Parts: sequence; structure tokens; C-alpha cells
Amino acid sequence: MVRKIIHIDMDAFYASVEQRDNPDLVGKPVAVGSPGERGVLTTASYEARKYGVKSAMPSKVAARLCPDLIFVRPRFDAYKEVSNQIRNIFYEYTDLVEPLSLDEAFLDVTHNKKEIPSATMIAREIRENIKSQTQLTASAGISINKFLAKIASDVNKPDGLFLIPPEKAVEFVENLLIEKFFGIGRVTAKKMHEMGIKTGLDLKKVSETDLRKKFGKIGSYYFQIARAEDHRAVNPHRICKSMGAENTFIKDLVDMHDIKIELANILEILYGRIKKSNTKGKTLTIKVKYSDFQQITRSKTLNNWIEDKSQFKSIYEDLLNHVEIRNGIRLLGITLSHLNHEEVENKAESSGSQLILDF
Ligand code: TTP
Ligand code: MG
Repeated sequence: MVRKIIHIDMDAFYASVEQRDNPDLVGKPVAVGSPGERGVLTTASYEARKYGVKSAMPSKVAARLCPDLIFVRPRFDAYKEVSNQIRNIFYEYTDLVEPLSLDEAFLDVTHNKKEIPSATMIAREIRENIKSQTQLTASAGISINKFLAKIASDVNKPDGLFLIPPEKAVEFVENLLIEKFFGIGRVTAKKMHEMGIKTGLDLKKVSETDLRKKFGKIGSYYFQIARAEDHRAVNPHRICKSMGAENTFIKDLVDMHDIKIELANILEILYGRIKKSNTKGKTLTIKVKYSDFQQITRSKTLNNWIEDKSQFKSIYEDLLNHVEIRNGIRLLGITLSHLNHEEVENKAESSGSQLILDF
């Protein structure tokens, strides 16, 4: 069955919200993150990206690349609010919305509430509505499956739209560089380069058996995407068994005071996600990875839902009593599990097929 899938992704999301809310930042290189010794950027404005500044970069490196860089602390509440606004726009068109993060989502508009025959038209309307309701820009990708739509939204970023129509899909993937494939990470891309695979066309020449031999089960996924195929449905009820957040530090943590500060930051991020998705859980786990990469976890399970922030805090502080600091900690994480979500089958797969489509 042929689907019409749209992928929407906000442009320089956190940084754009900051520029919108503070006119002094407009047109300037802005990084969202703390400027401190251990700080890491969440993202950077397009003005800053010209200097090579980007997401996940240590703040120190960013400041060196772009001396005029303005650091702004993240305001997750503001981002969550925009995230809700854009989601409500999506729901005007379809209930088949699968958010991947605060700023991006897949939409299946094959059958849409407004009965608009063209997916491109819908993407255009969504971008306009986002702009008028939030004063922010989003980019859109439109195609026949999630894999292609995700890649398409990046093609004309920022503030752009790109369509990969069904008849162009195979050719588009053949010419696509392996490192641009959605679902192929940096490590796998490197392995593929070593095997002489540079483009989709190269990947297509490798048999499924060989791909599975080399990469395991996921080899079959690579085999399919090389042929522009991706049968995964847009899943509005992603089943998640746990929800977590973690952070790796540039400098290992050696004292309890710093550990508590970092755990509070991680909780802030996790708590936002939990509230937004109406998640509750009964088990809280902290993960500690030491500088020698050894990892431990400590968990506590309650008989009732762990709900407010102070409860989270008192549980992880209690768990910390069972953690040795040793020679330094490079990563901390908090996970909530035993969640209230029930498994929901995605029925989208079974809807009837329709072969002639307007894109
Ligand atoms: P992205 O959509 O990956 O990036 P972006 O919106 O900033 O930029 P663009 O899409 O135009 O390339 O991520 C969305 C937000 O998620 C981003 O604004 C900040 C946050 N984020 C992190 O906190 N850490 C990260 O490593 C990344 C990649 C994003
Ligand atoms: Mg984005």
C-alpha cells in the first residue's frame, strides 16, 4: 500500500524560540546551553552554524569557533508550549501523528480530516499555520514512507519543503550518500565506507544475506531502504516501556555536590517529557557510568505512581547512598519504568490500499 507521509521538523528549534522571545538575539549567532567548563550545546542558530557551531558540541569548542557566540540557557517550558501548539496543528489534519521529539513528527495524511488530496498542499498549509501561530519556521518532507519523508525534510532546510514523489523515490535513494540515510548512524556509515559503500546504489548491490551477516537483523532494514522501501506505519501510540534521560560529561564528576546538580538537570528534562506524555511509573532507576566505562544501576520500585518532582528527587537521592564515587563519573542517567501506558495495536496497517495518489 502506498502512503502519503509528511515529516515536519522545526528549524534550529530551541535557538529560534530564544530569538523570537528576545529581539536582541535576532540575526545573531546564538547557542542554547550553558557556557561553563562542562557545558554542551543543545543547538545553535543558523547564524552560528556558519562558524561550524552545532548541536552536542562542547560550549568551550563553540566559543573558540565563534568568539561572538551568545549563550542562552534552555527554557524547556517555552519549547514544550510550542511543541503542543504544533501538535495541535497536526491533529487538524490527521490523528496519525508520531512525534519523534519536541520539534519533529511524522504524519500519515493518506486519509486526512480535511480530505485534501495533495500531501504537498497539506505540508504547505501546516508550515503556514506554524508560522502564523508561533512566529517560527518549520521544514517539511513529503513522500511515500517515513524513511524518505525524514530525509526529504532536511533537503531544503531551513524554512523549506521538499517532495520525493513515488516515481522519483528509487532514483533519489540511489544517489543518496550513505551518511544521509535515516537509520544509519555514524559508526555504521563508517563500516559501510570501509566496504566500499558510498551511495544508495552501492548499498543496493549488496545482498540481504551479506547485509545480515555483517550487521545482524537490521541488515534487512538496510536492504529495504536501499530500494526506497519502508513499511513501518506512522505509530501514534508508540509503546514505550521506560522513559529516561542521561548526560555524558566532558570532565568526570568527582564530588557529590556536582552529581546532585547534574541529576537535577537530567530530571528537569525527563520530568518535562513525562508530564507532556502523561506518563506515570513505579520504578525509578539511576545509571552511573564511571571513567573506566564500568556501569552500575540502582533502582527503587514503589507500590504507587511516582508523580511529583520532589518524589523523584528524594528517591534518587536515596539511591545515591548506594553509589560509590570512585575515580570519577562520566555519565549519569535517570529512567522511569513500570509505566501506565497500555499497549495499543496500531491498526493503520490494515486500512485499504489506494494506488493512484496526488502528491
Ligand atoms: P534538531 O531538530 O535535531 O535540531 P534543530 O531543530 O535545532 O535544528 P535543525 O532541525 O534546523 O537542523 O533538534 C531539535 C531540538 O532538540 C534542538 O533545537 C535542541 C534539542 N537537541 C538537544 O538538546 N541535543 C541534541 O544533541 C540535538 C541534536 C537536539
Ligand atoms: Mg529541528
